[in-house]
Amino acid sequence: METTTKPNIGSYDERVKGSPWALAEEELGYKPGSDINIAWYCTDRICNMGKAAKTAFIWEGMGGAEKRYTFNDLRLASNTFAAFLQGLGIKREERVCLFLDRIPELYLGFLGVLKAGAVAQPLFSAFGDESLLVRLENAQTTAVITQRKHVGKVRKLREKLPCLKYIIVVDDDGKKPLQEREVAFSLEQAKPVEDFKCADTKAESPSLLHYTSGTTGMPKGAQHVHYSLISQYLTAKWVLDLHDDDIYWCTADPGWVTGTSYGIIGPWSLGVTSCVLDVGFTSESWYQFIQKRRVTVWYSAPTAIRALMKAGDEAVKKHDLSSLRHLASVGEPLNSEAVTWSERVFGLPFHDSYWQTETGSIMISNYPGLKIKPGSMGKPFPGITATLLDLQTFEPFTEAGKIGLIAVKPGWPAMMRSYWNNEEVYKKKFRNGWYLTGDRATRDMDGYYWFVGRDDDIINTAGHLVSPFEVESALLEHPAVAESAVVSKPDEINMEVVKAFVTVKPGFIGNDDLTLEIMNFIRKKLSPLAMPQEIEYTPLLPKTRSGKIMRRVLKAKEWGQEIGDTSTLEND
Ligand code: 6R9
Repeated sequence: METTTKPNIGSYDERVKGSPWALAEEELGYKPGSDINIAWYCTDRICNMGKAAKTAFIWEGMGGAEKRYTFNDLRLASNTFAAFLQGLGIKREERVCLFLDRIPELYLGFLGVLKAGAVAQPLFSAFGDESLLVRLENAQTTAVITQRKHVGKVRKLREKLPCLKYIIVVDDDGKKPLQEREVAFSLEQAKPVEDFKCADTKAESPSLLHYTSGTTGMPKGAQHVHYSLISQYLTAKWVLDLHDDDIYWCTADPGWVTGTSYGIIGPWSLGVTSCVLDVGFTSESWYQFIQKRRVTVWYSAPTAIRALMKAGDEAVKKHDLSSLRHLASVGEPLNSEAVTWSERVFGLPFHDSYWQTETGSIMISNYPGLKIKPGSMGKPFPGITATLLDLQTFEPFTEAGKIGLIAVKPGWPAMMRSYWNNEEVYKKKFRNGWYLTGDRATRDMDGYYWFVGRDDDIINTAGHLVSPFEVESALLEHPAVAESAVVSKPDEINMEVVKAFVTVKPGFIGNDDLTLEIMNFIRKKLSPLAMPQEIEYTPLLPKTRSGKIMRRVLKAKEWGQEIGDTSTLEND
């Protein structure tokens, strides 16, 4: 477990003095003003560098099923996908949704969409019809790429989505006839397209649309551009420390930004072998995967790490995990216990990294070679100017230990360029020339950042952001629900889970049967993560005099905190 690999970053203190983005452009052979297409960089360029025959992608599914792809296979598959999309008439910048489990077509199709010059919109396959509808409606999505298993959910919405021209089914077996506006496409049966003229996208051409939860209103689509590659390439190189001979495993689903920025773009733009496990989580299946694939670099999330800790040290000892060389984490605060635990059992600490859907790439992080303070998110990535702003005045300050809003100076390559169709909310993300993350932290004397909490009501459950507003809206659609308030509740493994306070309509009784029914209703409509883990029936919800439900009061109770100022409370 002793690591002898020289960190790519070299010295953090030296790197922060340099111009990292210019360096990344140079390494990638990109000249300002010339074409830049993420998918071309992840496939054709790597092949041109003499790595066509290198393994790019190892996929493992149920029962140990395996598929392997070289960089040339990636190039051909993405060409073939892109040619098919163009053949259908999908135009530049049209939104193409990937609504797939973590099957190879998700990864290859993603690259194909980008090569065709369209905008990739990955969505979790666990989404229910309501979650799907609002995102497809908002993005005015033209095509959805999906699989038999999920096509029913999209079909149900077709009439409500006038912009949706095609539903593309990647695993059609011809047994059931496809319906109107549905087409079958099989990568395995299609004739590989050797030469494809990749869309000549430029730095500011739209590439990706990732939906994320807001406090009020429906989810927002963070729109990214092809130039994001510059940040994603360099952060994958310096933070994840990817080297040519690494076997890299990013455990995130591409429905989440981590699964695209660092599950696809980071490793492949560096020509590194990446593997994917499309099997539900158990400590056994994960450890076995690391052992079997000889994983060297592992990028995961605190929820998973806490679940592994719970599974115990014995589970680790049963496997040979000596291939591991570098570990990193993202999505929620990484407790100091998790860092010391991983040092003890793997001989390696997890390196916490902090960023968001909107930032597109890692903002604050721990780096190989830089001292880790367990529990701290680390320091800003070279080229990122981060600060803390006063909670009231929004002015930057430098005092150690004072709580402020994490803010970043705009202008790094991977920053979102807008919220799709929502310029107004986008503008609200900036104050005094700073991008506001919506998170609070403190900084210590050495410039390390320490996460404090979110500055809003958003629930972070197992690393996924859930909007209370979205859950409340869905609850109201249930016939028994008169009113509801949704807050987070502490949870050992998921950090937070969703809890709903509900008042029922006359004629309904809040009992266990109703609870189960409502839980199922939300799971199907939104997703398993958005489903309340607990429903508490109450005759009255705390409200302000203007009638706004005070989630703050309910949340404080759940967390055993002081309730704070309740002077605006109507019914206390
Ligand atoms: C990549 C990603 C972003 C929000 C972010 C913050 C929380 C992410 C964290 C962290 C503490 C970390 N978050 N990393 N909190 N420590 N290392 O997570 O994107 O899904 O948009 O979530 O997640 O609250 O603002 P996204």
